[in-house]
Amino acid sequence: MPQNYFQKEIETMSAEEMKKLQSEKLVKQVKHVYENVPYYKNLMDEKGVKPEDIKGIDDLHKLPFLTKADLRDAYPYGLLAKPLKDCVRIHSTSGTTGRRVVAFYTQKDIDLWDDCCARAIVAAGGSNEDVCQVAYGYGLFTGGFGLNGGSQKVGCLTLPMSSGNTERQIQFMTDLSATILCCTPSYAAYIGETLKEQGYKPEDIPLKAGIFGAEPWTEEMRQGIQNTLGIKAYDIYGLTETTGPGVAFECSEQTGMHVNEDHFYAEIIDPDTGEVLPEGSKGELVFTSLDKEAFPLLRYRTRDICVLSREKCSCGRTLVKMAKPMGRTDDMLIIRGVNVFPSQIEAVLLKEGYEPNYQIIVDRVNNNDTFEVNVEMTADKFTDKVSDILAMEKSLANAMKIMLGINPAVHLVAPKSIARSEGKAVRVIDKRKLI
Ligand code: DLL
Repeated sequence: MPQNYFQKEIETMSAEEMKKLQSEKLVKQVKHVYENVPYYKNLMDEKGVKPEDIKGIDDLHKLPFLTKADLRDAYPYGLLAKPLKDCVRIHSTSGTTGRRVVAFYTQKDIDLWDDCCARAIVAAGGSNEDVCQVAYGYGLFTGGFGLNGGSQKVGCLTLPMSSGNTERQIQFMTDLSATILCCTPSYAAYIGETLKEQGYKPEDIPLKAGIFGAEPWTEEMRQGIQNTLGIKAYDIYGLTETTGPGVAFECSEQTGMHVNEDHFYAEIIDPDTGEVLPEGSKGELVFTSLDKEAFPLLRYRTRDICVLSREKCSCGRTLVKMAKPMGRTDDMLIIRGVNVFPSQIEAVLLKEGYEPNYQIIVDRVNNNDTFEVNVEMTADKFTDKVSDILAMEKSLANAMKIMLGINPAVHLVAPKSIARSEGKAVRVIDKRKLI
């Protein structure tokens, strides 16, 4: 199959050249961070590492890790490496507690991010002949703006639909003959089901490819989406902390995602010891931003469990490949594409005067995530008046919506009715089969 590349020289670069490029960038980046981010300078000083000790990628292991906890401690500006006057945008995602993660971008950061997403679109067969429907959310979430930027770089006619309003999605898709769809895999499956219900057959749907990510999805789900929409469905990975979508993307082989490793250096570590593991080992994925100016995280622990491979790929790209993430080392859930930590629910309950006795129940019905939270009434709030209970449930659901960005169905249950565990409390019942 003939291949197209958005930046062929980089995407097919030899391993030696790539290492040289990464090493040069790392040396500069460490200096930039050390000089401009006192928080990280302190971490380096504590570890006894100076910028001069980092002469190339082989020295990366000497640097300290960063975690979500550091982002929380340094919130909001503590990891910013450029003056605010040089920053043009932020994006944001959930943090483990009330504090959100806020990532900053200079115009150059956005240009490079657009390139990463453009590489993904071209790898999925996109060109300036295509009509690209972006149905990821626009706003603080990185999905919409990221793929929008990539689509425009490629020269596609870009439909900035954002997520939701499925009737309108279908109207634009069919009237304007969209050929590429970008959204979460669960939303793609939902759009597919809706089209089917409306009597569309795969051959009536103009789409040829989809670029789906932001949440785990299985090979079975891929097959289902491909069959219903009559397309090739490609995976895309990323996280707000490093930039957003486009950290890694799938090619025609559909066997894992090429990491844009000229911008993001990937390591796999043992999550318990922090030791760097050899290629092919399963462990926690760690990224170092080699180019980011405003928010350049070094050795950021993603908590995603993954495997890296340098096996030759038939698409001709030499960029290292990451497998689909196989789970997480923390308790983060992804519900309707939104990151949710049980600790956030707990924080809301405490703030609203409840005890932290709760259970989160997640399921997937008709390709849509359901999200319920059972919360124990406290003795002082206890009432048998239905209207009062409904009002309390509504108010709690609102408080959770403010914290998380998505709406759970809250059910107040009798005090002491949620099973107490002898060991770790079972806070989450996830009935979805995602891995
Ligand atoms: O989900 C960025 C994104 C937008 C990626 C659109 C792809 C498409 P966050 O909201 O910060 O950023 O969530 C990042 O989502 O650490 C993974 O656990 C998970 N994740 C992202 N992509 C995938 C994927 C965006 N393709 C977190 N497969 C990451 C499985 C994914 N999990």
